[in-house]
Amino acid sequence: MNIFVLTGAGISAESGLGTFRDRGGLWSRFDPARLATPEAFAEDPDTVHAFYNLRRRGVCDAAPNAAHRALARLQAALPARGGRLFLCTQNIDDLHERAGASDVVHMHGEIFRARCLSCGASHPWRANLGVATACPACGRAGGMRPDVVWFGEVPLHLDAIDAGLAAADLFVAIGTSGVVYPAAGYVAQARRRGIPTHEINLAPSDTAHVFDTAAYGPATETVPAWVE
Ligand code: BV8
Repeated sequence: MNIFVLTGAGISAESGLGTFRDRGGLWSRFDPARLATPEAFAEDPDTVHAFYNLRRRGVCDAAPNAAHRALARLQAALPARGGRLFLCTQNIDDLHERAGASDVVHMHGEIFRARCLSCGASHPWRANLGVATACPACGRAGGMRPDVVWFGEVPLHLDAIDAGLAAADLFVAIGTSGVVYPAAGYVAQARRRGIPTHEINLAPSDTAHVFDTAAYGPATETVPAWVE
């Protein structure tokens, strides 16, 4: 069985990383229009870099939780049964990888990568890369930006995601509010293909009505229960 899993900020919530739209979430304290758009970066790069440096420190202090580990176990177990787990995440943290998952598709980019403003090359993030640092690829010191997808920018790996959805026998969304597109549209795409769809979340998402089945509760309980 090929399973397509889409994760969102909710799977990392119990690792201590804030979600975006829950009470007290990131976007209730920071205005995404002021921090997660190309225009915001062009206007005030230092503030945007400071926002991501703050979140980078949070990710370093966080640890994967039982939900991340359960998905890594499932990914390791499926090939022996002739199947595959396509793990697509909206998250920019590395907790799936630190739990043992591989080939994680970060459609909104990764907080530990930087992108050259001159040539677009992506590099592992190092401290103070945000300032006018020479790009290892093109050598120009035009500066770097976080290698993440902001609002209005095209998400990454869309072809691979479409192929993963086309090959899936089951679609599962975990810890996402179903607000941000194109990710929020994947469940409808799965339904149009006639495959079963399952939502695992703390509470019904904005797209809950599209799913065939659901399990609600903290991901550290609901995801291991679903995997086992
Ligand atoms: C694009 C990256 C074109 C950086 C982020 C009007 C209508 C429809 C769409 C649009 C519109 N106007 C504009 C758009 C497009 C826009 C969009 O969707 N806007 C929304 C807000 C309306 N989208 C874009 O701009 C995207 N680009 O469309 O390009 C295109 C498209 C396709 C092909 C060609 C061209 C780019 C979007 C990416 C933006 N970048 N972040 C960063 O992280 O700083 S968005 C941000 O939201 C994060 O990536 C986050 O992951 C993502 C989604 O949020 P969630 O992960 O779902 O998190 P949230 O807090 O919302 O929900 C958490 C859930 O977890 C909750 O449901 C909660 O109940 C649950 N939970 C909490 N605790 C737990 C839990 N569940 C289980 N256990 C728990 N313990």
